[in-house]
Amino acid sequence: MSQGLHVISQQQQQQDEEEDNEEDGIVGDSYYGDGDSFMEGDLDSEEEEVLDFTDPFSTEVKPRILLMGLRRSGKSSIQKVVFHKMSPNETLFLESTNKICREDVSNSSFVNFQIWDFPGQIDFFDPTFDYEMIFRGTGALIFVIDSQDDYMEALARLHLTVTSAYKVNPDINFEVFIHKVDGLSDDHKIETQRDIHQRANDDLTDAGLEKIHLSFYLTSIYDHSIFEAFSKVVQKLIPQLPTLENLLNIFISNSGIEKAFLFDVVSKIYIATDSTPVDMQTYELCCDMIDVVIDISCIYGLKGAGTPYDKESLAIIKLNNTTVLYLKEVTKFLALVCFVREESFERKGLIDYNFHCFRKAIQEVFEVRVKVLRSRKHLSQIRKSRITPNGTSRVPV
Ligand SMILES: Nc1nc2c(ncn2[C@@H]2O[C@H](COP(=O)(O)OP(=O)(O)OP(=O)(O)O)[C@@H](O)[C@H]2O)c(=O)[nH]1
Ligand SMILES: [Mg+2]
Repeated sequence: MSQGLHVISQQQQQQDEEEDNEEDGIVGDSYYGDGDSFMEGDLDSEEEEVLDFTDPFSTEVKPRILLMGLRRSGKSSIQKVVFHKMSPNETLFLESTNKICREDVSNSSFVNFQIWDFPGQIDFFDPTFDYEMIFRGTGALIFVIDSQDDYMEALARLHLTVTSAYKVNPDINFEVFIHKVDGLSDDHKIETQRDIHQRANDDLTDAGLEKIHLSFYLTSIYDHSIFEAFSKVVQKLIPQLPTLENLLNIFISNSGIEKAFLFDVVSKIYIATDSTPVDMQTYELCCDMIDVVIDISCIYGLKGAGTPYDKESLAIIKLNNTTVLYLKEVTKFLALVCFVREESFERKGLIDYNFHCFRKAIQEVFEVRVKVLRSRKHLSQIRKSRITPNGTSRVPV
């Protein structure tokens, strides 16, 4: 239902932008997400035309996340559930992947990357498989292990994959999803994680590569664990993360808020939260709230060519434990979801004022990013124009 969110035409973005500029006196000249993402869309589409894997500037713009692992470990299911809203049961009918599938995820101003879903059993020794090129532009490598199956072969493959990738690009974040844990008891989960962790790290130590850091997550597409794990993977690729966390900390401490998340609405990945610990239940409630808002808006709220999520999107739900859930639009793609105690929520004016300041600060962070991307692109063009077709430099060095 909420897939409508994907279809935001540039024309419509432009219209919205114009409307925003007219209507919204408080928030300033340009409206946060719209104007910027429009410009960014331009950057991206041009970037696409000259997609050059050897160009460090293009990899800066769209980091790659690779999904690797043995056959049937659940890679395609993860991608479909997180980014296409496929229901977990439907993944039973997914066909085995037989070639690398690339997909752009550029829903949000900050979350902007490519996902590459690999077939199981790729052969690193196949000369047609240019793994150097692939790993060079990679931000994160997610290795999926089926925890319901015998995982010895998967561990050997993990070792081969990680060591090959590290040789090409030591900056890759290595993320191991111990997947399909819905079939395991709680004790069994912990034991499996401990065993996989131990064996994988022992293999690296034996190879003299103990400096490679692997992060482990217990995941399943049948609950929110897969979204939470993906959130953490994506957060590591967002250079502005410490700034966003800081802004959220300042926002909550001045507004009497218990916990706040900044969500990418389409994927339900949280791109940042304040520094208090995240518990799974809180995260699930936030995801459910986003679903409710988008679904109700899709079914009953759409007028003409409108989108189910816009600058007026807002929801307040009072829970039976004296907590209030508060959702508010930050940009066209991002929402802030907070947990507030009922007594603090009485000072809603203060919360709204602080929210206004928070939103403005997010805009400033984002403007810096757009400027950096522009200047990088400019530099890249200068660099290219200095190189003659036979690869030599036009100017003496
Ligand atoms: N129980 C359970 N089953 C899962 C989970 N994730 C995926 N599956 C199932 O695992 C099977 C294989 O999923 P795929 O996503 O096709 O696996 P893949 O890794 O893409 O496989 P290849 O494309 O052949 O490499 C499907 O039947 C899914 O329904 C999970 O979290 N729990
Ligand atoms: Mg697949």
